[in-house]
Amino acid sequence: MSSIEDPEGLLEVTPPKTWATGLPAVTHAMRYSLGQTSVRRTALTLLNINQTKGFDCPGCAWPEPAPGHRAKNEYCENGAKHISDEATSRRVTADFFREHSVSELGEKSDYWLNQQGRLTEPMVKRPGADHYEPIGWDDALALLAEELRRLDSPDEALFYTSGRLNNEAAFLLQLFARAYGTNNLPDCSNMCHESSGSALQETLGIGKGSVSLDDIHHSDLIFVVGQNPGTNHPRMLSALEETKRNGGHIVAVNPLPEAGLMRFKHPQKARGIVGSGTPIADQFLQIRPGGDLALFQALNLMLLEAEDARPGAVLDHGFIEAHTTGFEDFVEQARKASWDDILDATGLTREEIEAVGERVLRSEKIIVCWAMGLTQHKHAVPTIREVVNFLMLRGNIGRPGAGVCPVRGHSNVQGDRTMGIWERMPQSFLDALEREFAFTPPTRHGLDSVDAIRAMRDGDAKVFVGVAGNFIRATPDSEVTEGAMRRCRLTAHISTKLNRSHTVCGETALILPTLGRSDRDIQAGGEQFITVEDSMSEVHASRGRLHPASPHLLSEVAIISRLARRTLGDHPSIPWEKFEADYGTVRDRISRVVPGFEDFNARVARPGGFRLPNPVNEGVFPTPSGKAVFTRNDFEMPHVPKGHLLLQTLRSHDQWNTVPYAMNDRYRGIHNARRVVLVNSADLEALGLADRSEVDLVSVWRDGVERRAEKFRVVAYPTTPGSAAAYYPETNVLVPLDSVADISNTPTSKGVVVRLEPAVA
Ligand SMILES: Nc1nc2c(c(=O)[nH]1)N[C@H]1C(S)=C(S)[C@@H](COP(=O)(O)OP(=O)(O)OC[C@H]3O[C@@H](n4cnc5c(=O)[nH]c(N)nc54)[C@H](O)[C@@H]3O)O[C@H]1N2
Ligand SMILES: Nc1nc2c(c(=O)[nH]1)N[C@H]1C(S)=C(S)[C@@H](COP(=O)(O)OP(=O)(O)OC[C@H]3O[C@@H](n4cnc5c(=O)[nH]c(N)nc54)[C@H](O)[C@@H]3O)O[C@H]1N2
Ligand SMILES: [Mo]
Repeated sequence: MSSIEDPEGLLEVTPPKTWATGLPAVTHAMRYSLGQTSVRRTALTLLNINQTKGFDCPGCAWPEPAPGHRAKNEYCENGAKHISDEATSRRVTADFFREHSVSELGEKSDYWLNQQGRLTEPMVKRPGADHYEPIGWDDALALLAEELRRLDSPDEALFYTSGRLNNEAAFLLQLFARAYGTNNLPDCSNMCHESSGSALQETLGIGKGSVSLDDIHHSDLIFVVGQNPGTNHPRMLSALEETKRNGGHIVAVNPLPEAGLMRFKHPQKARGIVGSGTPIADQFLQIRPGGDLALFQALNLMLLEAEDARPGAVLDHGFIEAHTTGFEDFVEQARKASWDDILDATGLTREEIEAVGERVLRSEKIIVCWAMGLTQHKHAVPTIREVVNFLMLRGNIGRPGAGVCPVRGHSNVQGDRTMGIWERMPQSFLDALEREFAFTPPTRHGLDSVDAIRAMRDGDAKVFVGVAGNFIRATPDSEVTEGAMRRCRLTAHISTKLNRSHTVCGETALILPTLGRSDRDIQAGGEQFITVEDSMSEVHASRGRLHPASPHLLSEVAIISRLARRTLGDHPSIPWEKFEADYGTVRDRISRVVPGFEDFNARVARPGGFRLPNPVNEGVFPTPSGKAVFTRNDFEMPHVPKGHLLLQTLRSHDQWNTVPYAMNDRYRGIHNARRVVLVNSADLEALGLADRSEVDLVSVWRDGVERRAEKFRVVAYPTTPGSAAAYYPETNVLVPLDSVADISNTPTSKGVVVRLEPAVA
């Protein structure tokens, strides 16, 4: 394993904060930005974030308010940090690679690699070499095309993407992969909201959320489950503040008392700077990790019993009869829920759960929001199905102020799926591609991220192309995954910044540097814009405004189009050259292939863009039966042997996914260090461990392999007893490749059984 030299300092711990955002947050963002680039470039960057003529903030997928209702500064601290990281003036040049060998770079930390700046020109590492050297674009793409053509089967190639990719490039990438002959389109969603997609597709017939920002503002009761909005979706807090101003209530469900769930101070308003801010959660349920299925089963049991006591007054029989199937089956199962199990799994008291039940009965319009705390468990899919059961019982689907809200991560992760980045696109989509482009797409399902690792490990996949992500640090079981990647004949990455995936090379490796969201994009057909879709199905344009980081960068659309032409040759009905010159021609094709995008170019030209139709809100459920589906979900909870803890791997306040921006986690009171593990003080006492002592985290899995993350500092922290929390990606090494969610195949990054061993000095 490559050792990781983090620029860690002396750990300092302060009490966790009880509120999020406010003025200090803005100064933190500015400080990061000014450390990266000039005052002028900082100002230009910040002025253009999330403005109708500017670029979409790549920080998260939370929607912007309608044009006219936006703040001049419609961004948060972390979005500003994230975009400043892209707008940095630092550069990684050919000289840099001459100076640093690949093995040397492999020893550097994720933080260090990212801090070197923007990639500036294509680089190649030849077989047997330990240095990247410059290569021209034509030669780089010819080399990649040649390797792709040499494969025995197109299914030996993998095309990984993250949700940073825009709609136009995503559409072209899936078109290229399928014209080449494979559905191998693993993406970051596989590690993220795949469980949401699986559960929602099965129950509601569409794998997306059903609510709009307006629904959030006007809901009576919002559950925020398994989510840390103060860090990961700060602008969501403004929306929740509005909900509260309108009389709505909030229930937060989390093993950690996250600052952003407690109190919010609005950075854009004077009264957010002073004063105590708005309390967010009216009730906080400090749940055991993995206990959410039991919680929603308890709420459902209570609703059924309330209906028994007051027939006709509790459930929405009109909705259930007109729009759903499976109700009787569900009821039979739901009545079997046992309070002993529920209290055991949730760690909550019956009184706490009953108090939530009372709130539910008082509320006409309910929304459940969730993120990684629900999706990354073995029983994630049944948990989310049970959330749907809960909402449907009182008709809280498809009407104003009510519905499902999986809060997405990457700014265009939902859009990429809409564009066809999925290893299992439905036949109707493949048929539409065939009609539009006159070739027959492969129908065999492709590989997702976990299966892609298995295929590389077993020698069944030989070429890996990664676009806009950091596969090696996003995926589980780091040692296995690194070994798998090194077996490839060729690994290629289309990236903006240096990351660890560039240091874990196949025999030949390519770095193909690209424009970022904030860079101006000029093509033969003039200045281009791209489009994205947010968490609430709003599609809008994004225009880069900054001078590109280097004259040698190509856009993602250009790289993919040229690679496709090189690999497949000219195709009469796929005009790759035209696509590269004018992205409007790509949007014309999208409008003919993807439902909901009719007249795409005209509609996206309007300020603010347009919202994709969600059939659920019209009472249409595109399931096989045409109805929404109640499901039976067996009780399940994580099994943690005595003396062990259930570890969740999560984000600090100072990182963006696999990239740490600093060593702090301000709201949780952790400073200068990332190799820390948060443990309840009662557990520390029972385990005989002192606060701040050094431990190894050892994960325990049925395959008997010992997975170890060395030298973490224990920090006594008010997490739920029996659980622990530590940062990803340092802890990915502990997540076994085969430990995945049933059905969705998502790694169980929030449910890793570990023991803590005092570190050997
Ligand atoms: N600044 C910043 N913003 C980001 C990102 C980033 O890295 N940095 N990443 C983006 C991406 S891709 C994503 S997917 C999102 C992620 O957004 P989040 O899902 O908020 O991210 P995590 O840090 O993984 O936090 C998981 C939360 O779930 C809680 N949790 C863990 N296990 C359980 C459980 O079993 N039950 C319940 N109820 N809660 C649990 C944790 O305590 C934590 O508060 O954020 C996006 N936005
Ligand atoms: N243990 C554990 N593992 C997890 C998670 C967890 O909670 N715990 N979370 C999972 C989740 S939710 C996700 S989404 C994944 C994230 O996994 P990824 O999406 O694969 O990782 P990122 O860190 O977002 O990728 C960062 C890299 O993207 C490149 N990049 C940035 N912007 C652009 C751009 O505009 N264009 C191009 N071409 N490249 C760009 C840069 O080179 C940068 O180094 O990780 C997953 N892994
Ligand atoms: Mo994500």
